[in-house]
Amino acid sequence: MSEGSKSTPESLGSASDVSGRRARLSPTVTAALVTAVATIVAAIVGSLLTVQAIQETRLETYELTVSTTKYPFEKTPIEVHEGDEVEIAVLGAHSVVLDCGLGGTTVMGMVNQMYQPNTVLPSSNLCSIIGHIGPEAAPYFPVGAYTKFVASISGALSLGANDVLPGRCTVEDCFSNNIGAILVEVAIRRK
Ligand SMILES: [Ca+2]
Repeated sequence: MSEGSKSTPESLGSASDVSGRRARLSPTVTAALVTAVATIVAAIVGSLLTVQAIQETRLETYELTVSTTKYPFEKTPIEVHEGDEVEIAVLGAHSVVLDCGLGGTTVMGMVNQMYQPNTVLPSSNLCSIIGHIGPEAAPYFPVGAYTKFVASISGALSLGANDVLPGRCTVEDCFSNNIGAILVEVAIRRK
């Protein structure tokens, strides 16, 4: 017991010396550790923020066919929200013939026949592909073969041909003489 009680203070003294040596090294070691930990924490926080930012933008993609023979335009099943980034690309229109009275054309329309006052969107090429979001009275926008924009309105996306409006057409229905449906891909990015 007495030997044990002697050895205890010695071992405590020894431990104290060791911790004393550690204490003398600590300013440099501590500074290095703090820097390393801070760097690691910053990296982890940065990674988490990046992951969060990626997760906050949701991407939806659709592939669908769109009629060129209907007015009002057929609604797609795509519900756009105001602020969404909308990307529309025509993937296929090989069998499509858009007839606006000046010969057949395709999704880009008759480039030299803009500002036709009797079409759905007079500022866009005659017989080109155009679209609108929400009610029929909402503003139309040009699409052609490709477009990308941020939606300023919420609602269903509709697409169709910039043909001559009913009632201003010399035939019964200017839309019904178009041929074929276009294949489009729509990407919606929502935050
Ligand atoms: Ca037509």
